[in-house]
Parts: sequence; C-alpha cells; structure tokens
Amino acid sequence: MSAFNAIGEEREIDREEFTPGIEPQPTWCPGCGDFGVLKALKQAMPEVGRTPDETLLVTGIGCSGKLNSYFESYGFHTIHGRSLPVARAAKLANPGLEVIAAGGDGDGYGIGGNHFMHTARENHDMTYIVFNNEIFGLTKGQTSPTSPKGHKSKTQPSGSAKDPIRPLSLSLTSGASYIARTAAVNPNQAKQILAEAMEHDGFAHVDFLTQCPTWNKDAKQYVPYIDVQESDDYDFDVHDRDEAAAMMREAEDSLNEGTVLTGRFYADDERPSYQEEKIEIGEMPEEPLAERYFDDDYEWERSADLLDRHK
Ligand SMILES: Cc1ncc(C[n+]2csc(CCOP(=O)(O)OP(=O)(O)O)c2C)c(N)n1
Ligand code: SF4
Ligand SMILES: [Mg+2]
Repeated sequence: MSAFNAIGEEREIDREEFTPGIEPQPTWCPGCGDFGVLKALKQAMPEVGRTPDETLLVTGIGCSGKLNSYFESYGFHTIHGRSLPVARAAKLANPGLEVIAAGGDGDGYGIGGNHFMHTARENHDMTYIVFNNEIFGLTKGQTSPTSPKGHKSKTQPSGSAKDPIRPLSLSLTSGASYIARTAAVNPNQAKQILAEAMEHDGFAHVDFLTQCPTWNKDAKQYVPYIDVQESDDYDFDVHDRDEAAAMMREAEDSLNEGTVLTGRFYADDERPSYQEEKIEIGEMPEEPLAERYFDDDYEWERSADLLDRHK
C-alpha cells in the first residue's frame, strides 16, 4: 500500500517500520491476547497509509498500556484512565496526526469511564482500542467492569454480584460514530477493523477481546467466534441505530453465555467530528497549535509574556 509520508513523498509502507529499532521483548505472558492487538495494529498501519512519524499512540495503565513500548510511533503512556483526554488534546493541537488511544477494560470502562462517555459524545476524531480481558490484568486479576456476574476473583471470592457493563451499547448511547468488536484470536478481522476505525472520521471505538490466561481463571479464549457480517444467522444494517442497538444487546448477552459475536456493529459516516464542529463555529485556529509551537517568534513572544506575568 502506498502513502504520502511527512514530507509528501509517495512510498510503500512496511508494517515492520512499526517495530522499534531497539526491540524490547514484550513482558506479556505467553498466550496473552495483547500480542494479537500489537500484531493487528502493525498490520493495519500500511493499509491506512500512515508512517510512524505521522502516528501518536496514547496508552493508559495496565498490561494493555505497555502497547506503546512495542510499537514504533510517537507515544504517550498516561496515568490510569486518562488516555482519552491526552489523545483529544493532541488531535486538536495537531489535526494531521493519526491518533490512537488504547488501554484496558478497567482503564477505559472503569476509572476512565467518564472520559469514554464524553469523548464519544463529542465525536473526537480518533481510534480507541479497549483491550477487554474482563479483569484487571496488571494488578493480578481483580474483578473489572466487564467481568461477568458470578465471576470469582481475589476481590470477589464468592463471585461478583454485579452485572457487567455493556461496552458497545454504552458507546452507542454516548455518541460514538463507529463501533466494532474483534478478538485477538481473529487477526485478519482485527486488522481490517482497526484499519476501518482509523480511516473513519470521528470517534471509532473497538472493543478488542483479549484473553488473559494467567489471571482470568475462566480462561476465556473467545473461540469459537462468529463474525456477524459473515454469518447467515445475523442480518442487520450497521447504519441503522435501532438495528445496531438490538445487535449489540444480543452480542453483550451472548458473550456472557459463551457465544462470541464480533464484527462491525455501528457506523455513522455523516456525523461531523468535534473538530469539524469547531471549524463550523469558528473556534479552530487556522494555524494548528502544534505548528505555532515551532514558530520561533511566537515562542519568544510567549515566553516574554510569561516572564511579564511573573514580575
Ligand atoms: C489511579 C490508579 N489507581 C489504581 C492503579 C492500579 N492499577 C494499575 S493497572 C490497574 C488495572 C488494570 O486493568 P485494565 O485496565 O483492565 O488493564 P489490563 O492490565 O487488564 O490490560 C490498576 C487498578 C493505578 N495505577 N492508578
Ligand atoms: S497478566 Fe494477563 S493480561 Fe497481563 S500480560 Fe499476563 S496474560 Fe496478558
Ligand atoms: Mg483488563
């Protein structure tokens, strides 16, 4: 696949460009689903035609948050649950960047749930990958917002009394304009969905099922999985909000019962992104903030202003 790089030359992009030069060995456990996300993301980048220097990967805290140590691009490892506000700010300051935010189910649907809801509502143009292993992996397997009711862990030894969150439905209700679910065990679908999510203009949310063989003692591998676009048993229109909502509900119920439904669940290609809304009302600066930062005169004036204020 060819693309324009930062200096405007058309050239081939190889997925290996996204492997760091000094390659750190992932500290993920053998069999961890997180390897599948890394692989699918590297494979999706040439499809999208973006280079490492055009890409920013912002991560939360967790096993999932280690993703940007193993992915060559600009990176920002934030604090727990805060990948989205950092990603939003970066995209607004530098709209030319391909911005990807990533983190765990605890990070994104628990402590960062508020940011998730509002980033979807505002339709910020970025891709959000949630590694959903249905537990807190890094801190050794505690119950998370996606753990099924009855799931036993150190924090819920008698089994969780809580119904899990419905990530797809929450995303739709909040306002995300592209919503999909894929699984680490289905790398081809995962690659295609990540590429579509990046190409989508607006908030694209991918709930990525990632097995945790170490701490999720239910040891879900998410197999067999069903692709709702490929199966004859499912027929719905991803552009129809009501049909998408019904399909999501079915996917969320069936996951708890052991049937893994994956695929595209919703796409709204018409809704303007937050950035487009800001341009419409005249609130986006013509010159992106990121470019202003590199303007020597502007920097000089700004530091003089700051010094004046401290006199
Ligand atoms: C403010 C704050 N609270 C708690 C923690 C401890 N902590 C680190 S990772 C984590 C949960 C990780 O679970 P998840 O987001 O699902 O990621 P996973 O490890 O499963 O990929 C917690 C509670 C922290 N680092 N910061
Ligand atoms: S603890 Fe679980 S989620 Fe974390 S690296 Fe190991 S298998 Fe993966
Ligand atoms: Mg998790």
